[in-house]
Formats: sequence, C-alpha cells, structure tokens
Amino acid sequence: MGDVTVIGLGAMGTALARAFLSAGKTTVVWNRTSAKADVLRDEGAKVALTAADAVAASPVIVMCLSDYAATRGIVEDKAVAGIFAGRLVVQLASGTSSEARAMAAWAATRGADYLDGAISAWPSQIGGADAAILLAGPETTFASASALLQALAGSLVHVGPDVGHAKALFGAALAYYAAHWIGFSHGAVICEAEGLDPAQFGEMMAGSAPFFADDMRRMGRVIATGSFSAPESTIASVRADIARLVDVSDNLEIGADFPTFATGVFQRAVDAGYGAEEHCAITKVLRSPAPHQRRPVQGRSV
Ligand code: FVH
Repeated sequence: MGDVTVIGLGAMGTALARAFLSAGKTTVVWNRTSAKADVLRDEGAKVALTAADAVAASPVIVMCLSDYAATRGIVEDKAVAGIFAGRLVVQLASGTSSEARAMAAWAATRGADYLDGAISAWPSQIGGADAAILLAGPETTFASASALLQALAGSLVHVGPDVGHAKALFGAALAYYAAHWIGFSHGAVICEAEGLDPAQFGEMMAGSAPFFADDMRRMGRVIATGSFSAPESTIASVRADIARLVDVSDNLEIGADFPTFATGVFQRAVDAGYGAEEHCAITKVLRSPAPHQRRPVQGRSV
C-alpha cells in the first residue's frame, strides 16, 4: 500500500512524485508511456503496471495529466472507475472551472472525495518554498489531505469549497502572466534594438517587484470597491503612453503587436467615456467582449 499515487509523469507529475519521495512518502506512480516511470523507480517509487493497480494502491490519487479529457479518459475506463470509492482524488491538470465542477460531480458518483487544484510553479520549484498550489473543495477534505500535500509546495492554499475556484483563480492569474510574459519579452526586444542587455533589464524589473505588488493590491481594492475617480494615473494618460510605444517599436523596426493590442484596449475605454478614470477602470469595457470578439458560447446564441 502506498501513501499516495501519482498518475501522469510528464514534467510536472514527475516533479510531484519526486517531492513526495523526498518527503519520505511511499509513492506509487503510473504513466501511459511506462518508460517515464523508470527514473522514479530508481529513486524509490513503486511503479504500478496498470492505472487500476495505481488507483487501488493508495488512499490519495494525485492526477497530473495534460488536461481533463486525458484525466477523464483514464478514470472513466471501466477497469478503473469502480476502484475510487473511499479514496481522495486530487486533480492538478490545467483546465476550466466548469471542467473541475464536472469532474467533482463524477467523483461523487464514484463515492470518492475530490479536490481540484492549480499549480503555480515550474516543475523545478515543486517541493520548495516558492511553489504555490491552490486547492478547492470541501474544507474537511482539504484538512484531511493538507499534511500530505504540503510536501508539494511551500504555499498550499485552500481557496474555498466551490470546487471550480482553484481553476478560476488560476485563469485569472494566467491572464496576468500572459501580459507579463509578452510585456517583458517586448521590453527585452527594445533593449536589444537599443544595444542594452536584456539581463540588465531583467534585474531592473525584478527590483521593481515591490512596486508591482503594491499596484496589484491597489488595483484589486479599487476594482472591488468601484472607486475609480481618484486616479494615480488615468486611462487617457496610459493610452497615450502605450500609443507612444507603438511609435517607439515602429522606429526601432521591431514588432508592435503587444503595444498595438494594449492601445486598443485603452482606446476602447476612452471611447466609452472612461478616459478620466483610474487605469484599471478598463475592467468596465473588459467585462463585455469587444464587438469583433463576439462569438457563440456553448448552449447560448449571441
Ligand atoms: N509544466 C509546467 O510548468 C506547468 C505549470 C503549471 C501547470 N501545468 C499543468 O500541469 C499539467 C501537466 O503538465 P506537464 O508539464 O507535466 O505536461 P507534459 O510534460 O506534457 O505531460 C503530460 C502528461 O499527460 C499524459 N497524457 C496526456 N494525454 C494522455 C492520455 N490521453 N492518456 C494518458 N495519459 C496522457 C502524458 O503521458 P505520456 O505522453 O507520457 O504517455 C504525460 O504523463 C498540465 O495540465 C499543465 O498545463 C504544468
């Protein structure tokens, strides 16, 4: 019998299994492509021959496959589906809040407890202080599993009983990361074109981390209270600065994809009459799709 089973041994699943092993947990692993389990066997993991054996081996089943479709493909297999009763499934693949809620409903039909999680870390950070994992589901289920799951991340956060909320928060964070990755990369391209070292730029931006932390807290409060009328900077002034970045990019003969997109968002807010409000009042236009983005949503016509 294992303390925990890890199903899915990609980059992330392998890191999760290693963290359990490092914490002294008896760890059972299974992967569709069995060769990926070999390295973990050498490190002390017990390798199950089938997914059914892997589920049967432990009271807690951590699943980290590519997505929910791959996960459901495994757990709904008739050789596996009947073994979940009385076990806890911790599903960590990326996906949507709807997929999380549907998977929780499936687990309930199988008599399994269920936590749905989102990993905010690179595989190399798993098990360390910088790794964060958000978990959603019943408080009692989280409490019963947290001692085990703390092996995975310095920050293990229970985000509440709504099982969709870990994926919802991860989606919100991903929106931020997307802008962060593209914005930083665009800045690095400006540096290159100006003969500056992107590594120096990276150090400079890392030094600004406290400013960004304050700005995120402030934006969260301002958006939550809807108090946009005492701006640190206005939508109109941010729009003008970012529009200038399009010119900067054109002059350097580099791509202007990101500043063009960003200018368009702020322009939409100016056009809607919010130019004098705090920059994060762009939420007022982001709450609805722009006319050219409207498309049918599942089960609903536009
Ligand atoms: N890697 C990261 O940094 C990110 C951090 C944020 C969260 N993500 C999510 O974690 C999930 C797994 O990511 P991963 O990096 O481990 O992904 P891969 O290395 O591509 O491994 C995928 C595993 O899934 C197995 N798999 C895929 N499809 C199936 C299927 N139909 N049936 C059975 N297994 C399947 C695959 O098996 P194999 O190809 O080796 O046989 C791998 O074990 C993911 O949701 C990220 O978004 C990671």
